[in-house]
Amino acid sequence: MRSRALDFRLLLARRRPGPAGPENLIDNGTFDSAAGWTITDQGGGTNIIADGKLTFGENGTAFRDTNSPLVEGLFYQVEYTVSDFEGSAFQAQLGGTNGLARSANGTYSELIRAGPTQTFVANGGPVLSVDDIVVTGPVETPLNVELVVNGGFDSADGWTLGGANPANISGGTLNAAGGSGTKTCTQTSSIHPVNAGTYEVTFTLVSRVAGTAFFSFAGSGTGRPVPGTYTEERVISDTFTQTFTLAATSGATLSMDNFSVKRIA
Ligand SMILES: [Ca+2]
Ligand SMILES: [Ca+2]
Repeated sequence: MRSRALDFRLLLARRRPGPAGPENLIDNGTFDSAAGWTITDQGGGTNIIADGKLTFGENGTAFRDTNSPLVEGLFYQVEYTVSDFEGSAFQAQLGGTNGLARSANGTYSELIRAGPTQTFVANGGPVLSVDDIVVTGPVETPLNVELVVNGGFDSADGWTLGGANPANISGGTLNAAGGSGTKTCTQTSSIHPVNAGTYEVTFTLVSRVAGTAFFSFAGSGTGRPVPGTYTEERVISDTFTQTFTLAATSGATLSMDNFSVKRIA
């Protein structure tokens, strides 16, 4: 039996924010034993926790409650490793929201927006194994921090240009030079722009001969045909993106600059 002093210290340790790394919300995600997991199957009894992993010999689930309450609507980082894969798929579910289906061995990481339940469900079968389930979060974006890297287009660093006739980055701006096809300039965020916060997106249309400029972040922004600096607020919902895109319409000849995304609330 633990002492009350130890219980109190454990309580403090759980509540104390700090640099000690994010807490795994899933106890025994390493399957050292079957403790805490409830397993379902089709009656064959071949879904088992053994040899330090969860193995699905048939379709079924293993589930447990998280050890701290999930906040509905916020995003959590979900990681796990699939091994022994022979067929079908594995899919994590957190708080009632399904993650992506995985049909190969590998270590996976994804963001899942928690729904109203407090349960993690390992949904898989047959035949594959799962191990090292780690759920951390909620993933927060800091306030008033610039999320776009090199949004001033001092160089092409960090940007991927797309389209049949892509734009170019030169002279400190992003330049569309005509030709068919939407011109995209995309960056994958190193800071996950997630949670239920509000984001402010700004860019400048420096000059324009034809076409319109727009951004894509949590959906497409308004097309802008007149030079100026434009700001829109976006709220991330169920569908979210970890990319920032500045773009021009097919046939556009224009220049853009100063692309910025910040969480403001
Ligand atoms: Ca293990
Ligand atoms: Ca610039």
